[in-house]
Amino acid sequence: IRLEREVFKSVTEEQFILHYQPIVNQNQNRIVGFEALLRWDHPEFGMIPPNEFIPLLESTGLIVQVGYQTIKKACQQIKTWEQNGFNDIKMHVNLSVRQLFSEELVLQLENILAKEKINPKRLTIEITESMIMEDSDHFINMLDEIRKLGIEVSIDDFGTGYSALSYLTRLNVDSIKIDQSFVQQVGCGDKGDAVIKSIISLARHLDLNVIAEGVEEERHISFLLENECSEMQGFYFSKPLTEYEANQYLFTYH
Ligand code: G
Ligand code: G
Ligand code: NA
Repeated sequence: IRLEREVFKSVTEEQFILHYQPIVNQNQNRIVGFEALLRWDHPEFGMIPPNEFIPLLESTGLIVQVGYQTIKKACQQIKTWEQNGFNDIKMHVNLSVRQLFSEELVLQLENILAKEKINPKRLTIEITESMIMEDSDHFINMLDEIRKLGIEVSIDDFGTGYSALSYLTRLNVDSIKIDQSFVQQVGCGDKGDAVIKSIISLARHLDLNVIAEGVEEERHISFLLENECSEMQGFYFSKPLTEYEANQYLFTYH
């Protein structure tokens, strides 16, 4: 209840910051990008995780404004990295349903790209499978508009949306992210292994890039490499990092 009152203030005072989790290509031994993860840096309560405040931002409609600030910050970071010579680093930004259904989103994106003058290919929008079920026609149009700007689109938490795979024939996206629940089942049984192999193969047949999430152990990596999935993200490589730590990570591993 306290948080509800605080959340309005937090937007005007820009108390939101971004952490960045590395995404690596384990085959080529390099960093391909980062996923931007929103944090509420509250002056009194400290760092509040997204699961606690994103629903609040959604129900109050503030997510549209915070989303704009988030994308802008992410693009400014891309530009800073570019200026430091890291000009092949991608940035993934999460979008929520309410943003996808906001009239302003495409304009916001256009505006940010024009202002920051970054290569739109550097930016990837992550959406979850469950959003697609809300209103697929609107959704398909929206994603096409976004992709026309040159921005890439990725399906997050792939395999957990209980949705029919038929949407894959109508939706134009660039990549999928295998949900961490599948990765964590690797080696725990033939069925789990078969499912993740099938997801990788499905992506390949659809000509989509695949990123495995939640990679924590050596055995996850060897399984993924054997099955030709080389892009990975997870605690094995790094937890989400502050801006400072992400810079250190880049200078160390790039
Ligand atoms: O890092 P982690 O606990 O922080 O993230 C929890 C969830 O919050 C993830 O499922 C992630 O997709 C979501 N999330 C993180 N940042 C953002 C954001 O900027 N916008 C939206 N809509 N969701 C986000
Ligand atoms: O839903 P999304 O994929 O955006 O969620 C990212 C969330 O997953 C964040 O909360 C992040 O902190 C968490 N995360 C990232 N890597 C790992 C991992 O290797 N293991 C676990 N359990 N969680 C992870
Ligand atoms: Na995500």
